[in-house]
Amino acid sequence: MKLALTATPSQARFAPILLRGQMDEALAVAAELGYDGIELHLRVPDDIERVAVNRLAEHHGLGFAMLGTGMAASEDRLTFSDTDFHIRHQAVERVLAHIDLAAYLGGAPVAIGLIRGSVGKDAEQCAVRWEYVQECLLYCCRRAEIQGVDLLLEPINRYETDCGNTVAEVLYFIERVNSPCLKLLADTFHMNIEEVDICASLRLAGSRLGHVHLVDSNRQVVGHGHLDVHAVLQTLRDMGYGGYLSFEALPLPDPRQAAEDAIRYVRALLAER
Ligand code: LER
Ligand code: MN
Repeated sequence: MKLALTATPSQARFAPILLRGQMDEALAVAAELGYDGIELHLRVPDDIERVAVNRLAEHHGLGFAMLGTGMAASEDRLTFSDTDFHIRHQAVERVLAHIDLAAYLGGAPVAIGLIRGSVGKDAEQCAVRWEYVQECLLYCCRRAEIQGVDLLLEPINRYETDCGNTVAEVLYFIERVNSPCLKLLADTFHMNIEEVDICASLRLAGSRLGHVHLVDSNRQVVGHGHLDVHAVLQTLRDMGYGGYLSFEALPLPDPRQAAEDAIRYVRALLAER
């Protein structure tokens, strides 16, 4: 399994991301600490200078683990479930632009998390808004299939969305959309809130599991809370998961320390037999 540091050059009010600021500094820190890749969270694709960033990552021997799109929702209020067609259209256009960037960066997967938005409690409205989400997603899947990029649907806890909280719900939706590029992103912070048994849910995702946000119960880096990280890693190993584990976590006690603690803790557990 490969390890990724999370980073953003974009201005965001709140985001559980370890490094903020210049991309050259983030890439240098990731390489220095021995990470395999970097997970990029961008408000808009042009928040990075793609040619320079791609070259620098290559220079450091780092891969792009994933592109996060949640800032389109949190900063710009663009979501797939909005009742306004123009907003949904802009949300799709934003994701399509991220897919094109991901293809340029060597085929990193693109996350579909908070950009789904929420569907509300009214039964009729709720069904309509799920249809909107599905329609937007289908557009994005067609572009992703052409570009050779995977899309990652992330179950997110009930305090942030009502549009797919559990692994089972999101797997059901993945089956309905039925695109070979659609995978599941398992985030252990959300799973700790929503799942009955985190390891059983990972096994349920099986070969549909495309990416992991390995985060502790308090959203700090693993080793700082009460998640059974050993059991999670053992389950992933048993499943033959060979993808990235990304530390999408709060930068506590400070970004550098969190980045160091996370990689040391997980590398030690992975070295155990
Ligand atoms: C995105 O990956 C995520 O986990 C959201 O909860 C961000 O707030
Ligand atoms: Mn996440």
